[in-house]
Amino acid sequence: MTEGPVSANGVTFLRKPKAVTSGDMSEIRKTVSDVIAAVQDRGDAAVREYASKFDRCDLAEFEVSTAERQAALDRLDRQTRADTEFAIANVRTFAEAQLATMQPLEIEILDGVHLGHRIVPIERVGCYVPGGRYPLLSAPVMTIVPAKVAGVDEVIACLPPNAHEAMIAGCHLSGADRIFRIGGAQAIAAMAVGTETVPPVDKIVGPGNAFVNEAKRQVFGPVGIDQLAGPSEIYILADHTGDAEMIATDLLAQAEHDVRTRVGLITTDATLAEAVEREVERQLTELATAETAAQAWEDQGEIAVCADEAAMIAYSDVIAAEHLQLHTAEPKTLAMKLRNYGSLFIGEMASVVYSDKCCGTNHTLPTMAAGRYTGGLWVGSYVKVVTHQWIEPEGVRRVAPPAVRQSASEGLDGHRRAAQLRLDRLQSNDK
Ligand code: HSO
Ligand code: ZN
Repeated sequence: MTEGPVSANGVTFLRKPKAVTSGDMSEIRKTVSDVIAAVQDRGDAAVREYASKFDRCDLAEFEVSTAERQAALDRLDRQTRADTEFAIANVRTFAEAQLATMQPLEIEILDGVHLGHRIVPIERVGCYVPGGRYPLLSAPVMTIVPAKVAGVDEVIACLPPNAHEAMIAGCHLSGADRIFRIGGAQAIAAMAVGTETVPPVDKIVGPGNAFVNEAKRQVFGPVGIDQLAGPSEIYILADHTGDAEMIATDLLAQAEHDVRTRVGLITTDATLAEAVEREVERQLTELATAETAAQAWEDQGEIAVCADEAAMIAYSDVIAAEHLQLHTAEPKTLAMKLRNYGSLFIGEMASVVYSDKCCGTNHTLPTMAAGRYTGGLWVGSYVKVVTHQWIEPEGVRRVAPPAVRQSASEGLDGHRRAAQLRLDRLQSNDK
């Protein structure tokens, strides 16, 4: 055991992640801005060229036809289809329940001054469905199903032309209105600006590689985006009741995603910390995906031993992990004390993999400490809360005088006149 320094906040590191440098992004930025400009100028022709250059794919038609959807569905084995439908049903039911909590509002804030809001779905949304090294069938479910529940008029999906055919079936079962075989930055560009075949959308959601992320960053403004998704993360908070085998298994389950996956244990029990370290090494000898997982563990694995629960909570809130599992004697009590995370897994029966796949919470979650300021994708990501007001004469008499004074003192004569005009009209009506 290599003892790290005990920092002032009571955390000792048995294992620390290597510092990650974002690397030289300038080349990616330049490639992506060229792609966006080309798609903006030349539409489908540019998309076609990039598909040939980046994906080595020459497609006559980008859009997946009804017959192709059916063929993809027919080739999906029965059990996979049933499991996908199980996931869809749970994601849908949870999204419907969440949407039901979003209610319109009307209040009379002052006599005659009425304020309110409505929940209005976004008109058209584009869901990017990554190809990646594993065909993650739950990926289209997580972006498309809540959009449909929210009442989005048209949900389009883009996926790389070489994506597994099952992914087309996944988009179809999830309810995508239109599906296009377009991947990478050119897909984001096409959805943002529109081409002859791809309609421009109002918001783009879904994870992707560095090019996809950069493209989302660059198109943001004229279109909305959900967030910039980084590699998966899992942290587990545990006390002496933690089960080393279970903890190691759950850490490695996410470590297999990518060599950059961040995985960590934060514990108040030094004996458990050492047991988990041994158990991870042991399981790596039998895991089929050990090559990636071992590298992730080597580079990004973390074990922090905390002096007490308060130190564990404080450190966890700094990390703000995408997924946070609680393996302690009183996980529900601990849950209420935590602030920063993407999604919380309360008690050791709640493994991240159930949410990754099918239990109904969304697996598109904030990474890289974005959990400090946002939650994950949800039905609320597909609606706008828009306000309105209506004002009776009595209300004008309350709000106009301060508005007139505020405008005048700011030198905004036009504002002052508009504020005053209603008062004048009321006064002349009174005569
Ligand atoms: N853990 C991933 C999602 C996923 N994993 C889907 C497996 N399937 C997102 O952080
Ligand atoms: Zn996962």
